[in-house]
Amino acid sequence: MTKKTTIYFASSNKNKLNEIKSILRRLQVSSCKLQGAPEGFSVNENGKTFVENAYKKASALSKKLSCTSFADDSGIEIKALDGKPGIKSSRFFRNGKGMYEIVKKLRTKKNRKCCFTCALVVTNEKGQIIFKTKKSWHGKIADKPKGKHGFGYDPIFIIPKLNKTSAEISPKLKNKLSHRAMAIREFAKWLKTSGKR
Ligand code: ITT
Repeated sequence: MTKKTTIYFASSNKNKLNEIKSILRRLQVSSCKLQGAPEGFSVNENGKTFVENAYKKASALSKKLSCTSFADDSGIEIKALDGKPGIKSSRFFRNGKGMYEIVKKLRTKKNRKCCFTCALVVTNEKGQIIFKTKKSWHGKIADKPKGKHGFGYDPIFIIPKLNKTSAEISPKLKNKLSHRAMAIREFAKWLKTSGKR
């Protein structure tokens, strides 16, 4: 029996970890074990970009546990709001209030374009970057929140081809289409070729 490589996920967001586990299962990356960060792990996300923040989270956990870690920093960028809330998406969300604020602000705007972006960084036990990727999923802001699946801004993110929000589609379909799915596919390719799998 081969020993599974453990890779730690530097996040306190359980929804993300569940999405990532299910995407990796579908991609048949089964011999690497994903472990959540220890209770209370937190990092000051004061970077200027998604990649910088993902690096801060992954490297802090790598150094703390002397292990390979990865982190995702993600958010929604809205064209009519000059890319906001962007890297501040988590702070801006405030239990859904932020989502209603966005819908209200966009009432008078013609341009409803937006994208979810996910940066993923893997660091070695010294906290050095050994892999990184960044992917975006393009869509439009809905006129009101719709759907019960997913988390965060999913109820206001319209997938143009389906004319449904990412909260109206099944988690299985979201995990094929999303920014996180795209980034994890790259991560899986890297795992398969780096010997970590
Ligand atoms: P960690 O930093 O601990 O990983 P977090 O939730 O604070 O957890 P981020 O800093 O990356 O994570 O913030 C991402 C926020 O962007 C997240 O809280 C959601 O509000 C939003 N978001 C990211 N991916 C999303 C998705 O797939 N669906 C809906 N909202 C998403």
